[in-house]
Amino acid sequence: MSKEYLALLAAMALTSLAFADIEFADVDADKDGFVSVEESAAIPGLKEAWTDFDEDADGQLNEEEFTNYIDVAEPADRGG
Ligand SMILES: [Ca+2]
Ligand SMILES: [Ca+2]
Repeated sequence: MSKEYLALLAAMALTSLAFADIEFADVDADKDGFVSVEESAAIPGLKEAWTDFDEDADGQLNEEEFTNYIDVAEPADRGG
C-alpha cells in the first residue's frame, strides 16, 4: 500500500462525488483518447494516485488505465 493510495483514500473520504457517473469521454476534454495530468485535475485523488495507475508510464491514462482508477475509487457499495 503506497502513500499514493493513502492519499487516494483520504481524497475519497472527503468527497461524495459519484464516481460511477464519470465518463472517460467527459474527462478527455481534448478527445485525444488519453486523460492527461491536466485533465485529471477534475477527478478527486487521481493526480495523487497517478503513478499507480499510469501502468505504461507514458504520462497519460488510456481508457483502461482510467477505468481502473474509477473502479478503485468508486465507493465499494455496489451489490453490498
Ligand atoms: Ca486528452
Ligand atoms: Ca498510460
